[in-house]
Amino acid sequence: MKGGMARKTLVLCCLIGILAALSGGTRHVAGAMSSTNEGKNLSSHHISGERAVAEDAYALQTQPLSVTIVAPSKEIGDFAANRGNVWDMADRGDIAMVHNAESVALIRIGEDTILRGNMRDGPPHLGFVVFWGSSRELFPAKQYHHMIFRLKIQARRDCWTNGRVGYTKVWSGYEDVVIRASVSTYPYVPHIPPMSCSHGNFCIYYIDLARNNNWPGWPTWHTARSPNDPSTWLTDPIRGVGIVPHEWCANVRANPDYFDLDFVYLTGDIVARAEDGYRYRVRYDLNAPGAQRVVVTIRYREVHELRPPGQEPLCDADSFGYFWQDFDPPAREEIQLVTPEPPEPTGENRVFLPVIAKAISAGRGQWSYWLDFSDNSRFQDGKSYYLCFEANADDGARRTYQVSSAPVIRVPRTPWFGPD
Ligand SMILES: [Ca+2]
Ligand SMILES: [Ca+2]
Repeated sequence: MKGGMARKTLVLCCLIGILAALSGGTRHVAGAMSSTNEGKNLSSHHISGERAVAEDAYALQTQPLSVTIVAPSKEIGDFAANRGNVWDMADRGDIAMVHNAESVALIRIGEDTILRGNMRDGPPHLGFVVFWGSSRELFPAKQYHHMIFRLKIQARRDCWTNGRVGYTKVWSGYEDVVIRASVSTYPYVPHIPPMSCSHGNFCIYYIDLARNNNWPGWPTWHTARSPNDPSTWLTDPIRGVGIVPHEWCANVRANPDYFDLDFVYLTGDIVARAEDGYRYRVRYDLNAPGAQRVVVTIRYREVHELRPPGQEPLCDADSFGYFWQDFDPPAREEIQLVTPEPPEPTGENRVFLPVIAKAISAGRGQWSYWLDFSDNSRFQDGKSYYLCFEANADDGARRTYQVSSAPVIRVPRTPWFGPD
């Protein structure tokens, strides 16, 4: 079997050489012409059959390349974006319910739209802004667990206030029923480290809801006794999701004047986190029929708010050089697709066959590259970075471009959690 295979590939190699000689050839084929066993085992019967194979192989090299970006992608991207309406506070459809608010309004600031809310004075001290709720559907919490939002709290400088993230296990037309069925995180304190977000400034909040240990010593969820308990985000039936933007200022017994909320994302693994050194591992598949070598270059483009799939920035041969930024150093990888097939003993000729690289299993991506978003002069917390891939086979003879259907979002350390 193995010997037969070797013979077959050897014959194929020689025929590619002959074919190349007839047609002018390429460098790929020229490499295969160094065989010293030309003519061996050839019969007319073999020639017609093997020529068809050789022509197929040659035809592969004119087929288009393609890149499939596995991560970041819409498959693991943002929940609201994937349903077609990002929670960017651009329309009232972003809000499902507001509890205990004196007023809420959508306000335009420059290019952007925010939700400005003024909560009622306590007690009960808590206001809840819910973005999604359903009595029929369960929230796909396993898939979407990175909570990211951009929020400003307008309050006295000495105001000591907290926020929370919450979900509800019941959805109803009666607000009180929803609130009674809600589970919140422990309160987080924005204005002390690691967030150090003073009142009156916009800050990025980030919490991984699937973990109960976002900060040492305190579990993420109020219902847990210790950070070692599993996160109930992953096990409870979730019928509504929201945030408590702030509580009232416990120390001065006053309410913050108002809060401004810019956007809320609930995503899968598309985040470059501070705790990981702001590194993100992109994963992709490459289909490069007949190519020996493919050079993949990844560039980025920053946008303020992420977009629904299909509305990504344009990524093509024209825009690649103008609208997309190189990483520093450039994110570029040379992929050698040539493999000796089958593995040969030393002394024999290497035989190059067309290689089509495909994913080993769905969702994993055969190829990967670590992108570095740690440079604070280039990258900012809360910004969305779309990626444009250029794959370039055989020294530019074939090229393809592909944009990621979801961005990488840079996120800071999780907020400090404290006792209730
Ligand atoms: Ca929206
Ligand atoms: Ca916004």
